[in-house]
Amino acid sequence: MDYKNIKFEVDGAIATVTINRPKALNALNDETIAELDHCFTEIAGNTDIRCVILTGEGEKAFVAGADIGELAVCNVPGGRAKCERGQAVFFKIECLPQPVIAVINGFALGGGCEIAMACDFRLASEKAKLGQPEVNLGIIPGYGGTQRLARLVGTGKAKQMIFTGDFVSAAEAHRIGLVDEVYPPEELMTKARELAAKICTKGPLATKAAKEAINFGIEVDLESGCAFEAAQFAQICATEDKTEGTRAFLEKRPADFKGQ
Ligand code: CO8
Repeated sequence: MDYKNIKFEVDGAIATVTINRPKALNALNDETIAELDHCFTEIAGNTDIRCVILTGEGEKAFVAGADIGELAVCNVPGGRAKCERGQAVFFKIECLPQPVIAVINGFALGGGCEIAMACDFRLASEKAKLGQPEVNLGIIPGYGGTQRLARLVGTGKAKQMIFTGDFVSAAEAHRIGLVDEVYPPEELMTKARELAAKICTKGPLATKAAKEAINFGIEVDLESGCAFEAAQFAQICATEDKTEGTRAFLEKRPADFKGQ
C-alpha cells in the first residue's frame, strides 16, 4: 500500500514508522489513523521485523494531536466512532508482537501523547513538550489518555495535566515517568536505533512473551499476573530460541535467535 500520511521504512530488523503531515504538525486525521492501522497490521505479521520506531516528521512535532478540523464536525455517534477507531489502532500498537519505541522529537499533544503512551518506551528530545490539552477545546482525551496517563504517572499528576491542559517539558515528563529517556535532539534517533538494535539481538519470542506478561499483569492482581507469567514461561520452554539461548551461554558464544 502506498501511504500518503506516514512513511514506512525497514532497515534490517528495525522498522521505522514516521507520521508525515508536518504542515499540520503531524496531526492524526482519519486517513492517518487508517494508514497506521494498515501499517501496524503488516508489521505484526512480519517476523523479520523485531523492533519498531514510531516518530514524527520534521523538527517541531511528534504528533500535535487528533486533527482539530475533523474534531470540530464530530457529532455524538461520530465522536464515539472516532474514539473507538483510534483506540483500536492504539491497542494494536500496544499489543504488537514487536517492541515499539516512541521517538518524541517535538510536540506530543492530545492524541500524540496518547499514541506515545501506547508504545513500549518513550524516548524524548530535550525540546519535546507533552500534554493533554483537550480541555482547551472543550473536549477530553479520547484515545486512551485518561486511562494510560493515570497508569503511567498516577491519578493526581494525570488529573493536573488533563484538567489544566498544561504542557510539560521533556525533563518534567521524565521526572514523573511519562518518558523513559531524554536526549539532545541530535542524538535522539541514534539512541533509539541503538536501543532497537540491542533488542533485535534478543529472542523475539521472549520479548513478545515478556511484553504480553507485563501488559497483562499491570491490569490484574499479582497472583493472576504471576500465573500468566508461568504460562508464558512454559510456552517459551518449547521454543528453539530457548534451546539456542541456553546452549549458547553454556558454549560461551553469542546466541543466534531465529524467533522459532
Ligand atoms: N490538528 C490540526 N491542525 C493542527 C493541529 C491539530 N491538532 N496542531 C497544529 N495544527 C496546524 C495548525 O493549524 C497550523 O496550520 P496552518 O499553518 O495551516 O495554520 C500548523 O499546524 C502549525 O501550527 P501553529 O501555527 O499553531 O504552530 P505554533 O508553533 O504556533 O503552535 C502548537 C504549536 C502549540 C502545537 C499549536 O499548534 C497547538 O496548540 N496545536 C493543537 C494542540 C492540541 O490541542 N492538540 C490536541 C488535539 S485534540 C486531541 O488530540 C484529542 C485526541 C482524542 C480524539 C478522540 C477522537 C474523537
